[in-house]
Amino acid sequence: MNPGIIRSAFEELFDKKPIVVKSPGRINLIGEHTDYNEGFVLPAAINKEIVIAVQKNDSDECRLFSQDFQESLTFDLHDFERMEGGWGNYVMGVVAQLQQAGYPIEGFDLVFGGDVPVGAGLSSSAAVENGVCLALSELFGLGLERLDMLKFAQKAEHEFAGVQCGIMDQFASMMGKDNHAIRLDCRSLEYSYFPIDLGDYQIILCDTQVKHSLADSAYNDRRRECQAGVAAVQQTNQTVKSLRDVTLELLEETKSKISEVVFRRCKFVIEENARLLKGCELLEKGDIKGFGQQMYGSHDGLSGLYEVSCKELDFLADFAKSRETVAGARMMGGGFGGCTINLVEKGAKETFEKEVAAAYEKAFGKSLQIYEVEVTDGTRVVG
Ligand code: GAF
Repeated sequence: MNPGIIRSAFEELFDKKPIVVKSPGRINLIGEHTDYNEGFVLPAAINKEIVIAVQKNDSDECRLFSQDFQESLTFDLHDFERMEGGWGNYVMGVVAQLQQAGYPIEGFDLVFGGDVPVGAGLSSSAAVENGVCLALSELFGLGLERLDMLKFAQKAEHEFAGVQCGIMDQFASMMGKDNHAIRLDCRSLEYSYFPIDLGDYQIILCDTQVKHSLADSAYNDRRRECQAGVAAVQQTNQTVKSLRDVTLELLEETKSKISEVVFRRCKFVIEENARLLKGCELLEKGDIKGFGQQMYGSHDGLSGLYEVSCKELDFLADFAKSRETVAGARMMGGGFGGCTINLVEKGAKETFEKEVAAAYEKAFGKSLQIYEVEVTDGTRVVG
């Protein structure tokens, strides 16, 4: 995303020079719905980014403009509350967090826009929240640490967007590194950069262009179901703090105390953590096909046990599986729409893209968006 477009829009609208920040969306290679269960994830920041231009305005007002929606919004720093939906929540949510933490925020003007598709499971909201946080830290000289900023961004999502998300999206967007995935332990927040070396394969995202409306509430339900599983295990085993500590054996022993649904949710999370650990070993050995099998396993679990897939995503995962030239594929992110991530042989990518788009159009009567993404650095000041 070229920051010049947002910078020019800002200068035209407010007639002054802004500070400009870029903030990326993310992919996740494997480890889905594990973050809020204190498990592991393997995400990476990508070159689909939000650009934010910001400057002080010597008032108590914040004047915002979304370049993509061509909408403006003004709020008073001393009198604002979350709205029923809408992009303003991502900015107000961050301002509220900074104010609660005691940081002196004054009035500012802000323009933002980008090429992270909304609702595609690429974390456009985390990109905006992180970007706003860094932009305000720069503007008001707050000197915030990256870890603090991404935690403020996550809380903004909880309290203003109303999604009880884990830490993965904000972490990946803020801490991303060129050509590396981040292997993150969501319990300790210890992480290491993992070179993305896919040999003959490349990452291709297939965007279903659907986002089912129950996505946010179903996400919060999954969190509660996992917590119910942990609470049941804790009745006999107090050392257990989260699903991270639960083995399949322990879960089996608890089966009579939980519903069948809770059992399936917990089983998925335990297995998904194991798939991630195994997947990292395979990637380290350069075994891309082996890693791809873990991805297919992840998709099956997300669809069957965790029930966060949908017919469009299942169709795309099945299509990928039917192609020799695809090492692995799975739905990515929270689910109920959005993208699949596919590891496709470089030499076969044109054929794959053509065939999958045609098959999708035939099956659902709508077009598929395909993105070839590169792995980039995290949220940063660009001018
Ligand atoms: C969404 C959430 F925001 C993440 O925290 C994570 O739980 C993901 O769904 C599923 O892995 O993107």
